[in-house]
Amino acid sequence: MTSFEAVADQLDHLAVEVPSWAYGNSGTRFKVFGSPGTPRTVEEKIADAAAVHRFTGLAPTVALHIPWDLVDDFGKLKAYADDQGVALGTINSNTFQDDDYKLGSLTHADPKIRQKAVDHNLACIDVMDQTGSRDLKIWLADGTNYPGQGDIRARQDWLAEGLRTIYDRLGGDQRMVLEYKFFEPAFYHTDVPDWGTSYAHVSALGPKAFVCLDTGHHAPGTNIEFIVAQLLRLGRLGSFDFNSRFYADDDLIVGAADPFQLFRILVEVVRGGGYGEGSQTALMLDQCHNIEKKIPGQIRSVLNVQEMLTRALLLDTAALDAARTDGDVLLANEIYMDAFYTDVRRDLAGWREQRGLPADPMRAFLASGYQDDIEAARVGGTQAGWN
Ligand code: AOS
Ligand code: ZN
Ligand code: ZN
Repeated sequence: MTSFEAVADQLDHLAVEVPSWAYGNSGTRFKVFGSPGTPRTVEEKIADAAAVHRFTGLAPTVALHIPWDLVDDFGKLKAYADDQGVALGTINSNTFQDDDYKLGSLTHADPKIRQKAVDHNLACIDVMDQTGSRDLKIWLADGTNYPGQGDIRARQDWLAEGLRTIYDRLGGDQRMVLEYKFFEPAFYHTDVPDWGTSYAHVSALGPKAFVCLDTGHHAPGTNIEFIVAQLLRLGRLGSFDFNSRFYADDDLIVGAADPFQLFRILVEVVRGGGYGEGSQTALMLDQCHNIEKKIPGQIRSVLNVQEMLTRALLLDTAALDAARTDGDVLLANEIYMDAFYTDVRRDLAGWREQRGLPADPMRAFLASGYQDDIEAARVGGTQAGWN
């Protein structure tokens, strides 16, 4: 098997973007839970994201959601983030919380509502110009609940038109990523339900449009690593929203529900050129911490990605190729499982120490007093929420 030393330097490329909304209060469809220390401002969310990066060295950028993270001066916010040691990352456009969007946004039957949704995305690109963000991420809550409710074909045409206007406004280095989801909040049909629909739209738009794959957005049993392999092969895997799920879009800590699935996905990411220099694939978290504390929840997640990526890099691809060529099914599977079962935690602790990071970022964070400080300091005001 490949040795840890042989892959150690490759680990330096790992960057996992964290979402601003992971630090705000979140909940279930039944209740949003408040918790001490929750940020009251966008700056406080960024400070918490920066803490994740300080202790892990893995999360140099933070994604914003507009309008949740709307501020008067994004140039100032960028400077604040720089001071904290992180950069502003993907801008997520939100067209799912305004009453006007009840029956759709970019796919609404009323052209005025569609225009409003297009304009919101254009405003998000204005934000990107100020924050220096590369990616606009579009996830639509659009869909219908009942057969006959909407013209599903016309809605695709409206979607294509809206996306075209938004795409044409992107600057030279900017990109669009279109996220798909098979259901929820709509229960009969969703306008971007799967990777194929997202791919059809982004490939019609041009080279700056990509698919975003959220690991929680598939039907149970879907072979997600196959989709990863296919999108990388097609050059259109723009980004991941990592999380894990037991049932639907559970938004749990990545690697918590099915570590082996995360391994299989990362093997295909490495295999397909989705990791390392020159890769077009951004790795992001999309999690809503509900019962656990937010910052340790994010720390656990980025460490899980690092650990599973390490195991994926350890895969002995030469031996695997030889076993495949020989048609040795059991040996090929054994080589694959050997990498998955390798415990890399001790090696990673040493790797961190060599880079001036705490060997155990979780324990170091808990001992740092940061959580106590924010719980004491952030009293009064309105806690930021997931919505
Ligand atoms: C929704 O299910 C999607 O995962 C989106 O990425 C969404 O924008 C994000 O979860 C914040 O609500
Ligand atoms: Zn997502
Ligand atoms: Zn989701």
